[in-house]
Amino acid sequence: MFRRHRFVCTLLALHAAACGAQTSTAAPAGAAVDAGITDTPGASDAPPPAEAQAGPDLPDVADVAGAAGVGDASDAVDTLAGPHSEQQVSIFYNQGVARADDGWIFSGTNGLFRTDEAFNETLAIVPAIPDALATEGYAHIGDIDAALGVLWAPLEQPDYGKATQRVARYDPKTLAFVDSVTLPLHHAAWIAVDPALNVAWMMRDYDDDTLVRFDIGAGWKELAPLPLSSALVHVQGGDLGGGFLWLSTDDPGNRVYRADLQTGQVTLVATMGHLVAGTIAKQEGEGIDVTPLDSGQLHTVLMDLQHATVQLGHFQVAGWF
Ligand SMILES: [Ca+2]
Repeated sequence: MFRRHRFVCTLLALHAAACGAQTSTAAPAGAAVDAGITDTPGASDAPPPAEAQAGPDLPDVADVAGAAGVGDASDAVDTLAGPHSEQQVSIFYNQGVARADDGWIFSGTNGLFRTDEAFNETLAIVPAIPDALATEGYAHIGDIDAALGVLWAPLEQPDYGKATQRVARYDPKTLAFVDSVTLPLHHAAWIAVDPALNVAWMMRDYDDDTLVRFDIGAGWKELAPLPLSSALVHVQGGDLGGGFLWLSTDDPGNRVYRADLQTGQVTLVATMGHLVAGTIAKQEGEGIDVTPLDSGQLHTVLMDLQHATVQLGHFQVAGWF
């Protein structure tokens, strides 16, 4: 979403890579980028982040869901589970995240970044939106996904009434743009691709009570939508895992939800926290990745404007799969 785009540009105006002001930067010498992409969440022996700080253990999911239910703006979040640990990463990694075999891929407002397991940057592409699409107004990359050897990136232009947004394909190793497709969406905040079915899951709106899905192999033919049991607001990220779609939000509780892909039943499972932020109401929940690692199974991006950092939160939810 564009809500804080201008704020971030101002914040970062003096930085070399701010909001598309610079051209691509290459990987540093010796920083080989040759990892494949994890098509489906699988076991990994990746070590926990070196700078991760331990947090409280999570209660059982049943306790969490039972305590809070699916909430609206008025629901208290102090009974919800928070991240087991957090990793501070670059302020530029402020929109979304996907897992690579040897590390991570992050999206910024108009940038794509690869890091190793220790979150050392190995490749940065800024701007990442091609000039031709930028000319059409596309100025925002949402929560990315990596599947089928492709990095999928939702691209947004701010005239939501046009009901036209895009999904772009990038090479997950080089982060080079491949192509894009237009879709009949008001918003394109996130994308989750099911590699087994070659189906992309998205939402038509930022606040919505329905999932939409597209058959990628059939020219992005729109399939039957899946109504959710509850409307969600400010949905910023989505990823598949364990037969569920996990959704991260910038709702008033920075909440994380789990949607059953058969029934559409929504369960509130956690909060990214950071709900007090000084002069602004709270920090901003962003994208999500679902990959079982030693650090956790859910990994969420939260932009901390107050401290000009991004926190990658790790949730230990193995029992939920
Ligand atoms: Ca993602």
